[in-house]
Amino acid sequence: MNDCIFCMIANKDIPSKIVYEDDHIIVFHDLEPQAPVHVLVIPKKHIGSMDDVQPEDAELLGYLMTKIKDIAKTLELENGYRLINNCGEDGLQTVKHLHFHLLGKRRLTWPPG
Ligand code: DGP
Repeated sequence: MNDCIFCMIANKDIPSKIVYEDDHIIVFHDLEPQAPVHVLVIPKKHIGSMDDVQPEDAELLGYLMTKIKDIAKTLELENGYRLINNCGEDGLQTVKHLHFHLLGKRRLTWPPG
């Protein structure tokens, strides 16, 4: 998508601090970190939100989930972490490209606000 900021990051049209990348996903530091470690894990394919996920995305998103533990290990989140998806207006999704927040390196609170 031409006007999608995360597609631009995936295409290297705008800079980001990339932690991990392969043919299917890219992981980069969040611009507004909410924890000492706060990265965004996104599929390179443009999918607007969890609400837009289609059956044909199952393999891609299954693959993404299998990579989380490896990314957490790279980021030394040995004491645990949180994986979050914000979807839609009530979910406070601001960027309309599916992404998962991976946060760690502090004791997180529950429930979230
Ligand atoms: P969400 O509310 O779940 O849609 O979170 C979007 C996140 O994306 C938010 O924590 C800030 C981050 N963000 C927005 N624009 C940029 C950007 O241009 N670069 C980076 N690295 N992060 C961004």
